[in-house]
Amino acid sequence: MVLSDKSLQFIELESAYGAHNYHPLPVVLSKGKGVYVWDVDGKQYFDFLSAYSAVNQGHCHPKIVQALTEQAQTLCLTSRAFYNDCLGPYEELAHRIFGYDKILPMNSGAEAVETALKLARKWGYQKKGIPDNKALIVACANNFHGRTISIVSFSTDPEAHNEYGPYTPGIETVPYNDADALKHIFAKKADFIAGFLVEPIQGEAGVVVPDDGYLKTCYDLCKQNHILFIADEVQTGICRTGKMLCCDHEGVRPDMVILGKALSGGVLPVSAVLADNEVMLTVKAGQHGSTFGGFPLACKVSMAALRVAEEERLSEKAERLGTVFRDEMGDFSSPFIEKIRGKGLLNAVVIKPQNGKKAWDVCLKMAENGLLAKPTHEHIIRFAPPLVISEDELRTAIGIIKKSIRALE
Ligand code: IF1
Repeated sequence: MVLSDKSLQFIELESAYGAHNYHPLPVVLSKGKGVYVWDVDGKQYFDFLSAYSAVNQGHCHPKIVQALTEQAQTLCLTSRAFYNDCLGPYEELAHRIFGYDKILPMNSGAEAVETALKLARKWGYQKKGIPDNKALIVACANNFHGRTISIVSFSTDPEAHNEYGPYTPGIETVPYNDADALKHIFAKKADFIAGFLVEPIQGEAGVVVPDDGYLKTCYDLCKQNHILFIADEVQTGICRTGKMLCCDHEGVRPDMVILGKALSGGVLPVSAVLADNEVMLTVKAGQHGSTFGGFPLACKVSMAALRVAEEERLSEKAERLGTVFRDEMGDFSSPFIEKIRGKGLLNAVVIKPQNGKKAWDVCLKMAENGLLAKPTHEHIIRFAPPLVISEDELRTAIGIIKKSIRALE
């Protein structure tokens, strides 16, 4: 990929003055609208990453941007030292949409995961009677829940975990998509286990969709053992998999739901934990918080983002167009394609390297042809466009994916 001087200039600035904690595709973006982004040279691309499913409503959605700009000129931040006229209406909307008694607003997804872990432990001591300081949380191998020290303490990915010790104790992992493993650890330690934390689909692991019924079986095991079922829907939530929440596919109502990313339509960092009073009220005034958590700007942006998701029926779109994507790609035979998997518009293609070319090269070729996606774990390309994509746009984009793979054969 030949880079313009303009692109190189921005890349060099990041290299000189920014931490090297990412390895981006060599594309320098400067504009986004709907399903499209443009680089500094004006080249247009389909965005098939959607900032890891944060931009479900499309880049710079006019209704979300309007909410942002209006509130930004009115009242941005009050802190929770005082009430304001945005938080309550936001909390009521979340209650109506998701059906939980309460919401605890935070900022990043990792913060919301940490908040859920704290709530689970509080509930474990106050409601389950777990001996103090002995609460356990069970998570899944190959998880991704964020980058804090407590969260990477239970990551099984060496890249995310190594050299960050000493690690936070009290969180154990079981294999994903293996309800028997969960049953086994519950049989041994249920009296000390406060919660089971699970991604309904493991995004970072490569869009790993568990067997039908896995979530429901785990939920039932949690109920039988008085253990909280905690769903991390940061990436799978807000219509991405064809339902408002991925757990909806199995009729599972988690005891806690963790949201982030598209909760704000990708405009501001907005995250949250949803729970009923029995869990939520274990945390009393002054026992948890955040300067920006639930701030007026975030409330208005998130209300607009949720309304767009409902008004534009993004779940139904994701469900219908996800089938189109998997059918079209499933009919495309190439030595590069090992497997297609996903749900709704969260999909992945497992690439089998050919003649020295691998997933990264496919992504470079797709970028050349006007579509952005990025590999995860070397051989898996995640395809997750904004849910506002039309069927025609999707079919055009699929044509680019096929053309790019053919060009490397
Ligand atoms: C990075 C991954 C995706 C998440 C789930 C919590 C969080 C995430 C299921 C934390 C965040 C982001 C983080 C970003 C890249 C991206 C990612 F590759 F890292 F794993 F999407 F798969 N739960 N995922 O997916 O939310 O604190 O980031 O707001 O760290 O590189 P956050």
